[in-house]
Amino acid sequence: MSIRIEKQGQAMIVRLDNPPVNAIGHAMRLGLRDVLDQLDGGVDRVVVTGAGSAFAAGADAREFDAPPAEPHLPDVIAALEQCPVPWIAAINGVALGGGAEIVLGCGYRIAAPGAQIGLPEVTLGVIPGAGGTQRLPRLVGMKAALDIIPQGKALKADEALAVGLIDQIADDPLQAALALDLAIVSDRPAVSAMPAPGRDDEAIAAARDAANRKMRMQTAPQRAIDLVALSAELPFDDAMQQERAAFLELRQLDQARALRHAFFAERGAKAPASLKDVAPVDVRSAIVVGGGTMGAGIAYALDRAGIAVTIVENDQGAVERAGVNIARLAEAAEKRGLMSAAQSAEVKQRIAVVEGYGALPAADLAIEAVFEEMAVKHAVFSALEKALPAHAVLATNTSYLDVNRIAAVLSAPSRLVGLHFFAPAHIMKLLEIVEGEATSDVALATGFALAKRLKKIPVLAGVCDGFIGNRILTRYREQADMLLLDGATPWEVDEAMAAFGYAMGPYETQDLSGLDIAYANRKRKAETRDPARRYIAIQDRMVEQGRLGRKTGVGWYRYPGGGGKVVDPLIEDLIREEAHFAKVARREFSAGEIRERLLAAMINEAAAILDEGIAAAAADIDLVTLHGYGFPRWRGGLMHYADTVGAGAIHERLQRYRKEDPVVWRISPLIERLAESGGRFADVKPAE
Ligand code: 3H9
Repeated sequence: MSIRIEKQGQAMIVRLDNPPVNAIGHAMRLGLRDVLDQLDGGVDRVVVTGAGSAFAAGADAREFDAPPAEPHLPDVIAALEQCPVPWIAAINGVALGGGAEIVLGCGYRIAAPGAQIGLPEVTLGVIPGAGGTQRLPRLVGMKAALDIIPQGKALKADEALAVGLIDQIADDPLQAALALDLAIVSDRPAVSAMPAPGRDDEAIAAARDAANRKMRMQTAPQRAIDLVALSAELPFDDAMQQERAAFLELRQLDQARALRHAFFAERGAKAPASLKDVAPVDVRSAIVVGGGTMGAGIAYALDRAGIAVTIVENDQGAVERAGVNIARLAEAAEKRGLMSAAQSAEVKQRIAVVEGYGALPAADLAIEAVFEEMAVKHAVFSALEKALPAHAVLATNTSYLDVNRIAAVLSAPSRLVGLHFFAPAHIMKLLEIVEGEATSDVALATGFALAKRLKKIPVLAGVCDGFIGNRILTRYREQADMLLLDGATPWEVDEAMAAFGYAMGPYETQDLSGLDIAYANRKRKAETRDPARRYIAIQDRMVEQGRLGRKTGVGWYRYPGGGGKVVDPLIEDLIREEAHFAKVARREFSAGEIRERLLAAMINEAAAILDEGIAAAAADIDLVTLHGYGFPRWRGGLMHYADTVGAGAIHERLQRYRKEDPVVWRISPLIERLAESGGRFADVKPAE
């Protein structure tokens, strides 16, 4: 039934009980309706609370693809609100979405100090659909409601009390509800019967502005604002009908489907089932080799997770630089109010930086984050193997090098696993866990366990040049450069991708991260480059002219005075010159064509990655593109998007492009198969 009922004196306790987080599905709605039907004169109050640690995580989003089934949640809540026996919410933990809407239907609301109450529906592409948009503004006013609903915010108990969303905080909300003097409840109107809030045009404008900035191009936040504004205009029941219609419409739109997909893909990012019985190494202390930006970020993240960290550097100068990098991270956290001055000082003190491998502690894990050169990596791992106990897992943070070749230097290559962090490593959620030919199950399981401790999203990747994310990125960048040579400008490309939903296009992104690393990579690979593939030297010339991006004040754009970007005509001249050398007749590209080509190049590569088994599932590629490369979340990730376009349509595009250049546009066999069968990337089973 998803609920448990217990009588205590004249009180009836209703426990929402659908582990792990009491999502409100059909069975729970039926259970609540039965309680309402069966209430008799012997009950003086109903106390609703959650079993386990949550109150309720909201409507069960797994039901959103099916037709709605009665009883509907808004009707159940209306019934409990109108019930002659008062309902009291004892909010023991998170009360989100429909959970918060049940709370709003109750006559009195008591929360535990650690509880949270919020309406995160817009993050799933919908709006609160069980009265949230109408009851909340009546209870807390339009401004406070607009601070919460369109941003999908949750309030801590003390914040909820401050705005009047709850009535009381109690260590034991259930006991407080049982002891409540019912005269307090019987004297107050139901929330739906409270006077309509006053219209607040300033708050509406501010909410629209915030939604445009933070949730650009998304439908749900703007619809949520419309509905909250409506609470000042329409009678409650009329506005509720509009809310219901909007909820049902939004939940089946592509944006909501994509956001649901992203939500469940994130929850599904776990160690593969084959590692179920494998015990990871219990990582209490770790070594990070290299204290540059990446190494320091990794060390800092490990420290925040309670792991004792020692950074190893080569010489005294590098030791000092690593110390400065750590101090910078701790001070930034202090400035942002994430830690106190004392805590920041402790971090600086705690993370040891040492010179050489002579006196390393007996760590359980080492992560290498040094220069991307095989000889350098080999020297590091030989030293680590000698210095650390045999149980220690050894990890490389390489982005492009062959993990199998790195491991070959070890006498026990099974100890080595790839842990590919993304910069800044203490912030970015993605962690590619790279399984080499020899990688042991224990090393792999340790990578997944570490990701969990660091609150990162782990994605398993096989060995290849660039793994999942950078391999796709390479094709994205290559295609963008081809567009430049063939007629587009960097700003046209950037605008086209921003209009697709990226926070910024490829060139602005390159300016931000610096052009020098990709340059070094291209030089490293020069000898093995495929001569049949077009090579575009625009970026090489830029780097050679010192145009490295923001850090030099000039890259694809100019940044006068370190400020915002300005279009630079010199870049267009450079592109024209390269096109002239390459004997290319330039032509115009529409934003639509730019987008189609860039996306087709990425999808084609991603399909190859899936087909080769480098990624185990399309959803893994979605997670990589969402959390490492800024793919718009409301499009669900690259492969989810590809499925909305359809393999057939993508295949047709690729066939057209292939006529221009059969090498660059070599079509992935998986796309050919799916186009033929009408299948979806999402259903592709892992390669054997
Ligand atoms: C809504 O309420 C609409 C209404 O307004 C209108 C209705 C008419 N549905 O995150 P975790 C699963 S829209 C289905 O790992 P945590 C999750 O998939 C809803 N399943 O735990 C996972 O499953 P598994 C608005 C859900 O402790 C397991 O629970 N609500 C739902 O890190 C544990 O989840 C939201 O947007 C759900 N709603 O975090 C809240 N929620 O074990 C969404 C969770 O198979 N949920 N699951 O992998 C959350 O934000 C977090 O899950 C929460 C717990 C903070 C609750």
